Amino acid sequence: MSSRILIIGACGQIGSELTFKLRDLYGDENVIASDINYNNLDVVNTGLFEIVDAQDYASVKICVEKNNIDTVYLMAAMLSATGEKYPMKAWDLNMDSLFHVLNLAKEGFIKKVFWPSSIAVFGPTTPKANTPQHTVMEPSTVYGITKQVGERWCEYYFNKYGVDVRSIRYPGIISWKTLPGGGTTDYAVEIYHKALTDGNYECFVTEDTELPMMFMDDAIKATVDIMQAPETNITIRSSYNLSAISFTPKEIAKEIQKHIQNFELSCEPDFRQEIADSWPKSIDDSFARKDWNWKHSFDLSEMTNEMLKQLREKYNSTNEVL
Ligand code: AKB
Repeated sequence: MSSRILIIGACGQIGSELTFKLRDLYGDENVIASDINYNNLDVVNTGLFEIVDAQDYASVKICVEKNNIDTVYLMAAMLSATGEKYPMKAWDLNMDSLFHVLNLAKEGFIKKVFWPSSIAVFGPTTPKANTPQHTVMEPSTVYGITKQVGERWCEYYFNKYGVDVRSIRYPGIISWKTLPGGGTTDYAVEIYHKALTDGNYECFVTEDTELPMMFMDDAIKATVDIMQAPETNITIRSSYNLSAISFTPKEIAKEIQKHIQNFELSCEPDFRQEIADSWPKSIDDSFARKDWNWKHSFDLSEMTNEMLKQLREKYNSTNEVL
């Protein structure tokens, strides 16, 4: 039987590309994209789309029942940087939406849930290099706290109620189709846009700040792979460490300079530096590699080629500027 899928938060950076991929895999008629607004016309105008308020249980339930949904990807969230500006809003959005979906699964309305966690679950006391799956977790951002608590609840709903919920801890995700919004790792996307439009970029973390990152194609592959894996392969029901590449702004700049010789990077750290400093530099994802054969494809150089190629085409065909 084919899946009937609902994506909540489909207009966002990851939600939008996940929507395109799931439509390809399961058929346009089986994938309902939803968000709280019509902000991404590429998503809204190219398939089934509904307005759903992730914080309103009735709104999610009506959409699930009306469309015979069995699988939900909950991609709506307030990220780390915006979360520090609006702590209670971040808490309410990130927790309410998770409980609504977990409870719909517990009550039998849906069978399977994907919920993203993040490297933000780690904090200043976590080992920074090759951070293990099971380790000290004392997140210092509101976003990180919601993700850590969310992981505990996912595991609890699996253990107590048998809810088939699956999760990965995304690193910073780099993509060209939809801009990220409100994250600490957003500089790793902005730098490519500014390289093409301005020839220089002022980064909000220092040039030597190293963080775990991943190209969008790899992130989407991981999301699809974990959801397609046999239930018995999923041995971790909190959230899996997931890793691809780690690099600094200086290293991205060096790669960009291979394509745009005069590109210049300058750094003016702001409040996001402290957040970045609290996160790991690299991640040990051996559980994901063993349990569901996770393997990334893109390194920094391949990702840079692709980002610049795609963004160049995008800027040539539209007049949008970041
Ligand atoms: C953020 O920077 O807040 C996100 C994340 C690492 O989860 N990109």
